[in-house]
Amino acid sequence: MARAADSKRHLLAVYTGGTIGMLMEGGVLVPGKGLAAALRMLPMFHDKAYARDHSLPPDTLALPPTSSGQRIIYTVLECQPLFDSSDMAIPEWVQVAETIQKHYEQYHAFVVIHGTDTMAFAASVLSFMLENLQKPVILTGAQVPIHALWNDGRENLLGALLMAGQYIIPEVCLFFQNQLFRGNRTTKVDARKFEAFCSPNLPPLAVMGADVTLNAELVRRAGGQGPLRVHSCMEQKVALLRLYPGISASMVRAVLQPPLKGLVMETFGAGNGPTKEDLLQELRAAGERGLLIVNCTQCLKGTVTSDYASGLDRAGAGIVSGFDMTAEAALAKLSYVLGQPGLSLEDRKKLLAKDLRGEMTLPMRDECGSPPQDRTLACRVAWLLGLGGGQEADALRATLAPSLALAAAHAGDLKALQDLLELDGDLSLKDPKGQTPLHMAARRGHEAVVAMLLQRGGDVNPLDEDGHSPLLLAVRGRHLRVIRCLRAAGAQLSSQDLEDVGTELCRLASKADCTGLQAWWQAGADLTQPGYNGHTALQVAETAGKQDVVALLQSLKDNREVQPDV
Ligand code: ASN
Repeated sequence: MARAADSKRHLLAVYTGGTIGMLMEGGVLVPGKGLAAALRMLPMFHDKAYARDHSLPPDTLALPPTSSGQRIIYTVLECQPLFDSSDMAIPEWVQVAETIQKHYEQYHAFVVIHGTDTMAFAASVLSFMLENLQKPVILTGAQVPIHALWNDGRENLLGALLMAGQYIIPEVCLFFQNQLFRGNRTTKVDARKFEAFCSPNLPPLAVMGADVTLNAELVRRAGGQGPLRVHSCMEQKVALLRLYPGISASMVRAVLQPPLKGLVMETFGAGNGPTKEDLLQELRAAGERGLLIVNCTQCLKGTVTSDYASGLDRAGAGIVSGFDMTAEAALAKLSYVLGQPGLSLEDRKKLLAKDLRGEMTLPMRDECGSPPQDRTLACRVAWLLGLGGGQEADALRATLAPSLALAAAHAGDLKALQDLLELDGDLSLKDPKGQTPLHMAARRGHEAVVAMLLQRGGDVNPLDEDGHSPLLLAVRGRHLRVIRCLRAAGAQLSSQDLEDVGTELCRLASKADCTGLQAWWQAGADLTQPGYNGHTALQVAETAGKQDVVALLQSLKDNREVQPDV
C-alpha cells in the first residue's frame, strides 16, 4: 500500500443513504437529503476559505489540509432516491458500480456512503463487480446520524475520506470505527455499538489512531493492467440457507426449487451438516440439476475443512467449499460466477474454488498438490542464499532460511532441506504455530526427510502451539513408516495425546480403518483402552461384524506386528 504523493487529491463521495444522513420523521429515522449541506457547516469537513479562494463548485468540499499538507477535495454525489440499505440489493449496487466507472478517470478515489445494515453485502458485491480496480473504493456509514450531538458518522466519514485520499489501496474496503477492512471479509456484528463491523478471518488493512498502522502486506496489488471493468450481470437467483438441528429434507427441497441457480449453505462448525439420507438426496438432486452450492460455516471464525464424515462437501452433491468466506462474500461470489456468460458448470465450480478478490484463504498449497517446479526453485533459492557475504546477505539468509527450510520439509524436498540446513543448521526453527521441520515432514509422511532430521539430532518430541508432537501428526496421517522412525529415535505419545484415545480407537474400528488402528498401536497406544461408553475397539469391531478389524486387533494384542503396506 503506497502513500499518495499528489498534493491535491480529488475524491467522489457517492451518498446512497443510510443512518449517517437520516432525519427523524414521525418518530422514526428515514433517509435524509442534503448531506453535503450539513458537511459544509462542519469545519472538519470543509475549509470555507480554501473553497472560496479556489472557487470550488457548490457540491464540492475541501477538507482542511492533512498533517502532511495534502489537500483532499471531494464532491458529494447524492443518489436519487436515497435508501435505507435494507432496501438495497444488486440493482442498486450495479448503479453504484456504474457511477464509479463513469467518473473513474476524474477522481483519485471513491467513498461510498451507505447504510450499515447491508454494507457488508454491498462491499462484497462491489468487490466482485469491479475488476481491474486500481483506486480505492471505501464504504462507510454510521450507527447514529451525523446530525446528532453524539454520533459516529463524523469520525467514520472523515476516516474514510482520509484513508481514500492519502493511500493507494486498489481494493473495495469498508471503514468503520478507525479500522479499514477488506470489504468482502466483513460482517455486521452489532446493531447498536459503534464497533458494528468485524473482519473475522483477516486482520484490518489499516488501523487509525494517533498514527495510521498499515498492514501493507495484506493489501492486494492492483488488479490486471486493463481498464476498470464493471460486471453488472450479477445473477440474482441466489439464496442463503442456514442449517439448524432438525432441518427437514422437505424444508431444504422447498428452498432448492427452480428458478434458484445458486445457494450458500451456512453449515455447522467446520462445514458439517446432518447426514440424513433424505436430506442428502435433495442436495444431490439439486446438484444434478446444475444448482451451484457453496459450503460456508455458521461460525464467525475459522474455515470449512474436510475433517468430518458429516462434512457436507462429502455429500456427493458437488458442493464447493467456501473455506473461510463470510456468507455475504459467498453470496456475492455466487452471483458473480453465475453471471459470467458461457461457462460450463465445471468452469463455474473452478472459479468458485479460486480466491478471486482476496475473499477467502485457501488451504496451504501442498494440500492441493505441489507444483513440480517447487523442488528446483527451493534448491535454487538455497544456493542463492549461500552466495555472497556481508551484513545484508547474512540478514537475508537469517530471515529466509527458516521459512524455506520449513517449506522444504513440508514439501518433502530432501535436497533443498539439506542445502538450507547447511546454511542455517538450526533444527529448532519454528513457524508461527510452533511447528518444526520435523512436524512438517511427519505430518506429510516424508520418511526420508524425517530420517535425515532425526539423524542430525535435535528434539524428537517438540510440541507445537496446540501441544502436538510430530509423532501424533504422523499417527493422524497414518504414516506407519514415519511412526516407526520416530519411535526408534525415542519419540513418545504424551498423556494429552492419549487422553481420548479409547474413543478414537472405537471410531476407527467402527469404520474398519485398519491402518489407523495400526498407526496408534505402532506409536505405543494401548489398544484395549475403552471409549467414552466403556466399549473397547475390539468389542466395537465384533458387534459390527468387522472380521478383518477383529483379526488385526487380536494379532496386535499378541504383539505381532503386521507389516505396514504403506
Ligand atoms: N437501517 C440503516 C441502514 O442500513 C442502518 C444504519 O445505517 N446504521 O440504512
